[in-house]
Amino acid sequence: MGEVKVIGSSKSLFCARVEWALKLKGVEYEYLQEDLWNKSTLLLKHNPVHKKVPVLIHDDKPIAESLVILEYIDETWKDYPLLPEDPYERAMARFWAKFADEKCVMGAFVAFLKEGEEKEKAIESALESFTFLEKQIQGKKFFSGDDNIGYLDLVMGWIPHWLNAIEEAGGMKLMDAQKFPSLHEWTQNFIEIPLIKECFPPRDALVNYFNFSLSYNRSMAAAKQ
Ligand SMILES: N[C@@H](CCC(=O)N[C@@H](CS)C(=O)NCC(=O)O)C(=O)O
Repeated sequence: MGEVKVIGSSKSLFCARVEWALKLKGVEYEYLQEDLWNKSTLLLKHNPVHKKVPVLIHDDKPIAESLVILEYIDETWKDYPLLPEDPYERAMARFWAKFADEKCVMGAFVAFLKEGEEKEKAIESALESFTFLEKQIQGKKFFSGDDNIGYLDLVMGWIPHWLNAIEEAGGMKLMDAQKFPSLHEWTQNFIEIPLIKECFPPRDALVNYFNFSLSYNRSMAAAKQ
């Protein structure tokens, strides 16, 4: 199995998906908690390009970017396959993962940070993106099928817990059970899984973290003007 370490932050939605994948596969790992306001030399050494968490270190070899890490984990430890076997299905899973990160995670963050008319526009655009996810999950228990969670479920795993905290801190509502009934049902199925819940940071701490991030971003933006 080798030595496995994760440089991460317990508040990061990108880090949770890596921990879920390792836990599902029964891989033991050491978690190195990163202070993102005072980055360690270890993080800067292992992810000099983006300087972000998560970083997986397997036998001293670093891998950055959560989607890349998930694929590495899936190819390295064969128990509990995460991606589908069929090449077309694999391509589709990668397509929707990229879409969800670029349009839904980023869309929610843009809406979170903006104010006034710009916020309204950003919310509208994020809702449009969530509509595509609603269509993807319709008629299925999980994104990866009816039986088990897989790669796409882990990628979407921020929606039940993190999105809710982002919404509260950002004073907005994106995940509406009426608008997105299938996605809402999926969130209920997903959070029932004990291994998933284990990695959820306390909700209050998450809301405080996003409140702080919002004030920080606004003060930085004001200082630039
Ligand atoms: N695309 C990256 C995003 C990772 C990311 O944004 N990580 C955040 C924590 S949630 C981070 O390290 N932020 C520090 C910074 O931006 O300086 C991934 O999927 O791993």
